[in-house]
Amino acid sequence: MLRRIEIVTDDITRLAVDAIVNAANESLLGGGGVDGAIHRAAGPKLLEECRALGGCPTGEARITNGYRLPARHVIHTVGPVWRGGTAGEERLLRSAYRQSLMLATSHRCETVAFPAISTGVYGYPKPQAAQAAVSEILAYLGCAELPRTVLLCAFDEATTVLYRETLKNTG
Ligand code: AR6
Repeated sequence: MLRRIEIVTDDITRLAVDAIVNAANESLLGGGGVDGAIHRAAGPKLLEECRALGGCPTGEARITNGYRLPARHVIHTVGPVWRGGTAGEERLLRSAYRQSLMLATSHRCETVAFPAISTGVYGYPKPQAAQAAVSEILAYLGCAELPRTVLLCAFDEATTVLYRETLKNTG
């Protein structure tokens, strides 16, 4: 079967794809981590467009231009803050992936790259987050033609290995 999920170890701001996903917060006005890196690389026009969106609830997603990024679009999504696992975190994380993919489809994106949403400042345990991400993406790709390829962008080697193992053991 054609492999539609690929793993890359990179800084997501360097990827020349149709859309990169940003792990944002509900304000959509920037922050640290991957959010800060994306805003720095895209330039001030990204913040201007985000300001006009008026925020984004947890589990939802919004799309903007990529401005100075090599990526054409940025899909901003808000993952859950980890509160121990019994506050609907998995449902919200899956929703963040699914809604991002739906935007990618409606904007005809062939390739979209995801960072490990919620696994930094928001404290979601990486193995559980990888499991939810892979299973939600596979379910979505099972009934959508676009995006053709989803890149899981790992920022470090440990996350790359984790994604590899998770992909091997899922589906
Ligand atoms: N490219 C790819 N992955 C990255 C990069 C990068 N340039 N930088 C960090 N990561 P985080 P969250 C990985 O904290 O947990 C922000 O302040 C990082 O190793 O960026 O969803 C927002 O404004 C980690 O695995 O996002 C929110 O307030 C993953 O990206 C809050 O943080 C996510 O870490 C969101 O927290």
